[in-house]
Amino acid sequence: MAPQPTPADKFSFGLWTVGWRAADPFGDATRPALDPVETVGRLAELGAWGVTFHDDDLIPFGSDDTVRADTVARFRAALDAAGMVVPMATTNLFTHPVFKDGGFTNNDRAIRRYALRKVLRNVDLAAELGASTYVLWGGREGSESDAAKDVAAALDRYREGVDTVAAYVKERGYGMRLALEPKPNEPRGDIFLPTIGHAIAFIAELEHGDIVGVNPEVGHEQMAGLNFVHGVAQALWAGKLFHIDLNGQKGPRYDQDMVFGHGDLLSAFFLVDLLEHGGYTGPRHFDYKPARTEDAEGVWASAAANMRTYLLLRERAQAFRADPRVQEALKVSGLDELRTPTLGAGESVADLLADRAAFEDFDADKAAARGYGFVALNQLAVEHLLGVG
Ligand code: GLT
Ligand code: MN
Ligand code: MN
Repeated sequence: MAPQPTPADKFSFGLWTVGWRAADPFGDATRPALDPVETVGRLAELGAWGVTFHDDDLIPFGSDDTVRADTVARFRAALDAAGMVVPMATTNLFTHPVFKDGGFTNNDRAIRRYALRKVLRNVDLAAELGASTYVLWGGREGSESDAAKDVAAALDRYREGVDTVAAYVKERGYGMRLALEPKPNEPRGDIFLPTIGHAIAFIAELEHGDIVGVNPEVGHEQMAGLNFVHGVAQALWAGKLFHIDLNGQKGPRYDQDMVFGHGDLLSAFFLVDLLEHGGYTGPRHFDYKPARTEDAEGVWASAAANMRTYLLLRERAQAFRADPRVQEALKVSGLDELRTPTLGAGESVADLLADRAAFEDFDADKAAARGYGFVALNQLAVEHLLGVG
C-alpha cells in the first residue's frame, strides 16, 4: 500500500520550487509561470501542509502598495481555502543586479541598508502570515576572488545584519526564529558560511544567537563533499536544527536540487531515520527543482515524488529500527556502549590516573582484536532500504 502524505507529515514546498520555469545558464525557460494561488491548491491536493516563499516569489519586485495588498489578500484566501499554512518565509537578496556583490556583506553600504530594509519588510509579512521560521540564504554573500573582500569586515557586517533582524523580531514579539542556510558556492565563487559547521560557529558570535539556527540543505553539504547526516546530527546536537531543505544531489558538482532521494539514496535513508528518531519536529521542507525536461504534469508528479520517497524511507527506517536482528547488530557494534560516559559518575582525572585497569593493565592487543560488525549492520540497512527486511 503506497503511503499517502497528510498535513500531519508537515511537508512544505517553496513557491520557487514547483514554480521554477527552468531557465538555466545555457537555455531559456521551458515552462510558463505558475500562479501562487494554483500552487497552493495543487500542493494541498497532493497532501502537503505548507508553502514557503521569498518576498519576490509572491509580490513581483518593485510592485506598488496596491498590488502588494491585493496579492497578499488573494494568497491568504487561497491558503485559507486549501487549509495550508506558511511555516517559513525568506528574502530574495540575489536576483536583482543590485545584489551582485551581496546584501548584508555588499561592499556598498547603501546597498547593505537597502538589503536590511527589504528583509525587515518581508519579516513583517511573514509574521502576518503566521510563519515561525525566517530563512536567510546568503547566496550572493561571498566573492570570486580573495582580493575582493575583507572577510573579517564582511563577517562583522553579516553579524550586524543578522543581529539587527533578530533584535527586530524580538522587539516586535513575532516569536519567530531565524535559520541560516549554508552553501559552499554558486552563485558566488565562494559563499560566506559555506557549511553547517561554519554557520554554527558564526551563530556563537551573535548577540541574539538564541533565536538563530540553521536550515541545512542536502545538496549544499554534498556539494562540499560532506556527510549530510553527520552535519544534521551535529546541528540537532547543538539545538540548532530549526528547519531543513530536502532534495537530491549527485556528489560535488553544480547545485542539482533533484527530487529527495534521487541523489544519494542510502544517505537519504539514514537522514530520514535521524529526523524521525532524533527529535526533529519541524517542517519537512522540499527545496528542489523539477527537472527542465518536465512539463506541467511532470512538475506535480515530481512534487508528489518528494513526499512519497520520504514516506517510503520513513517506513523502511521504522522497520529497520524494529527488526530484532538490527537491535542485536547494534549491540554487537557497540552503539549502546557509546552512550555510556567515558568517566564514571563522580570520577575525577586523578581517579582515572589511578585506575591501573584503564592503562597499565589494559591489554591493547586483546582490545584491538574486537570486530565491530559495522558492515553487517550497514547491510541490514541496505536490505531494509531494498524492502527485504
Ligand atoms: C534558492 C536557493 C535555495 C534557498 C532558497 C532560499 S533560494 O533557490 O537555491 O537553496 O533555500 O533563499
Ligand atoms: Mn540547492
Ligand atoms: Mn535551499
